[in-house]
Amino acid sequence: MYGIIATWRMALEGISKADSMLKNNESAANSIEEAIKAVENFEYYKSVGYGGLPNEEMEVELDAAFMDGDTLEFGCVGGVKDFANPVSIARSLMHYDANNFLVGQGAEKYASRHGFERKTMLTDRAKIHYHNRIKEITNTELKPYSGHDTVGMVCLDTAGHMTCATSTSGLFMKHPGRLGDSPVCGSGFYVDSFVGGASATGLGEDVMKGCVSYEIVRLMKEGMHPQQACEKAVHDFDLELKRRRGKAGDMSLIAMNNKGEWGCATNIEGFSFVVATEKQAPTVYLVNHDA
Ligand code: SD4
Repeated sequence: MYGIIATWRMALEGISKADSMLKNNESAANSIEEAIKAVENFEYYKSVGYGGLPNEEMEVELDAAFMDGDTLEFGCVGGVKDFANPVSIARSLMHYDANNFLVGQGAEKYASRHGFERKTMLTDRAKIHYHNRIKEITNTELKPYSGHDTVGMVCLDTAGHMTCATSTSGLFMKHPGRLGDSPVCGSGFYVDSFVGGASATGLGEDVMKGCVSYEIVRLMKEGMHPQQACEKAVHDFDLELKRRRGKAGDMSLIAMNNKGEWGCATNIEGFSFVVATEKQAPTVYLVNHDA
């Protein structure tokens, strides 16, 4: 059995690529990296990689992560500027015993030293989004943060290995240096090949409060189906947030177990995700809060 699941419709092309690779017994690590890179490289997906959404100083700061479900090793980068594929930098950081999570200039120095491709990630289109948003902010009450998505994926290969990876420009108009959940192990992603994996998109500040990806894997470990685990983790934590602060969270989670069964839960309207398995060609789903 093989399978791959990803947040948002933007992952479709990448998932289709990974699907062909997995079908040919390629590893979960190589397949997921290619799938995420496809999203990072596509200019018009405006919250990941090239063409990503800028921060309040009109700089594109990118976060990414990679985790191996066999060894539980992870590599992460945060606030990286002007490198083409943050997910590949994250993957390469995975195999060290320490220094697995690098941010800002430290991450950029590491990436230069290891020959990762440099690229100006701020596009003309992103500059237009930035200037439009500045106008909207001055004209209305609109929150500068709205409009942000992360690509997060969980992958199972035919040999039973599992991986998980994320990539994002984080919140639009974030403060320089702000990190969300996407590069944080247990919050934006988690995978254990003996169980399964999960990944999040939404407001990182909410997701991190509940370490929601880890919680889903924990529930699957207790025997829950990925769908049940996603619903329980998202809805219970959402209730918890409402109880404590009177306001719902913003989070959407996807999960897959090591049998290729999958699930998703969201507390927003209009969350799309993509799934491909040995039994199912790449398919886009759209779900709402109550689904
Ligand atoms: C973050 N979770 O940086 C990311 C952004 C995101 O849908 O996924 N938005 O907080």
